[in-house]
Amino acid sequence: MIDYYPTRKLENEEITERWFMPSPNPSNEALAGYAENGFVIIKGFFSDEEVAVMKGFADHNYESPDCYFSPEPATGKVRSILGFHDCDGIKQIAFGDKLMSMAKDILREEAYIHQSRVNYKRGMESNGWKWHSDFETWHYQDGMPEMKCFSAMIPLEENTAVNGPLMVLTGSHKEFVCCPKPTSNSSAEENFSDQKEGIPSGDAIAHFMRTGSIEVVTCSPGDVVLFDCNILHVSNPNVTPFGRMNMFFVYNAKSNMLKEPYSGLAPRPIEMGTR
Ligand code: 6CS
Ligand code: FE
Repeated sequence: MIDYYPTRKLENEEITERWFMPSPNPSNEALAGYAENGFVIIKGFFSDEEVAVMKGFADHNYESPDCYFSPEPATGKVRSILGFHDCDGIKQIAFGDKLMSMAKDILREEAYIHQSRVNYKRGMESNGWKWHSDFETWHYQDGMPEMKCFSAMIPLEENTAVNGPLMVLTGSHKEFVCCPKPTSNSSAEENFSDQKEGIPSGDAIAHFMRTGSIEVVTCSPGDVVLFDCNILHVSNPNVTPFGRMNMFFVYNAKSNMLKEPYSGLAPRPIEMGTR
């Protein structure tokens, strides 16, 4: 099997070509700027009822998780829950017309849900995530072949400039940062909550900052943020007392279903990548 994105295999980092770029439907005005920047914020996308269903689900699963969860390394508290897109109430939103038609307009083909998760990022105690491209992880650890995939991020609490919001590097989705061989021995599960592998260097970030910029994605309940699977993004620890809880549904093209992980290691738990 030829690996067109041989990340974590070479000694040194390389910035390589992106082989496939979806061309979103130009008649969908809500997606203006998506192809160029790699992300878009759509205000007022969800109704209050839809937000209430998702927030209720997320709150309940923080207190007593019914789903697979990944713990906060320092405290052992719930950091993320995963693999709940088939749950009642949630599936109607995740597979509903509103999001599925966005998926169709971005990917220009039928999609399925590769991953669902909530990142809680509670006040005062939650760590951040280092710079990464989600595709880099999904390719290496899950065996996702191509970049025919994007995330819908759904804020369930206010994402302000200061409570550890998502930050994206505009235009960075147009090339691929092939990360160097890992020196850590952390498991895929450990790496999920406290990322040690697949992190681009400062030189790579500077490369993209020559033409792009770091945008702080502030957003509110009701909004949706759509971002390309390969855009570089990061988030800081939440140093405020206010939570920053977001739900995610990741849409992958049906033609791009997972193969064996390119890492050569066993696949991650099914909740992290539908197969
Ligand atoms: O490992 C993963 O699948 C996830 N990790 C990060 C840091 N971002 C997105 C993705 O869900
Ligand atoms: Fe990510």
